[in-house]
Amino acid sequence: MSTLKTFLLRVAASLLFLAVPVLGVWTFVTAEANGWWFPLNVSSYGGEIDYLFDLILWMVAITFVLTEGALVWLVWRFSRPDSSRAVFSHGSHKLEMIWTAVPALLLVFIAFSQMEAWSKVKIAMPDGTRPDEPYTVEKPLAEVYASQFDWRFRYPDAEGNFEGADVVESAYDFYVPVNTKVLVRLRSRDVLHSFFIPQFRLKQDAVPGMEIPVWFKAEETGSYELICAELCGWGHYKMAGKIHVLPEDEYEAWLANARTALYSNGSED
Ligand SMILES: [Cu+2]
Repeated sequence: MSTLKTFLLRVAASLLFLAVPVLGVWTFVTAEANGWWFPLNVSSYGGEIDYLFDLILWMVAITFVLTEGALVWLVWRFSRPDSSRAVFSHGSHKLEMIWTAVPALLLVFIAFSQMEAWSKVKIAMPDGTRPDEPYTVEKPLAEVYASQFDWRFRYPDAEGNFEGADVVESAYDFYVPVNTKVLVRLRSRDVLHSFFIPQFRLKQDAVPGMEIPVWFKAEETGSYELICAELCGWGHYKMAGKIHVLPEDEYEAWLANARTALYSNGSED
């Protein structure tokens, strides 16, 4: 092959491999401007979750650029016509130690970095108690039932009881007050589901036979999507609801209205 042809082939091969990290990084750099990034966070702990996401993303990004850079350099360097023959190797103990130890250390670093956020979101309840202890101060606002393929929300009566005739039930639409720590009991009626509200950065599996406490504090009013994030059957795709974050007084009015409606025969007004 002519020297020029070989040279052009080497350039083409190296550029092809270079395109992968360039396109990869470009996608992330421009993601926010293109609307490909996260939906707006409206929950009190969402910022901490996003911080952890960014931390891990940076770790992955640096590793990605370094390894892709090495790959491009190797493609370029060893495609030279005068390159010596490849050496067959049975492995390097030292290298294996390094590529085992470095990811292990990074994982330990991630584990320690997420401890506080995890304990805040998943272990401690809003009143400081733990889910495996009976929570005394905070009463659950509602019970959330996931089932194939819908979401149901049950609000207790005025005394806080979930049994009896005065329990308000709502399907698909979940009403909660703004700027309030809301505690719910999550249950599944059949198979595994997952209670996922992207704008709250909240995702929790609903496990059959378990009652799982979940809490959040929405800081902005509005309607947000609630979706099932666990493939739960043929109708999984349509297992979506809405969470409506209302000002405190509007929430109270909605609940009072729903309670009155329980006893309405539809003939009034
Ligand atoms: Cu589901």
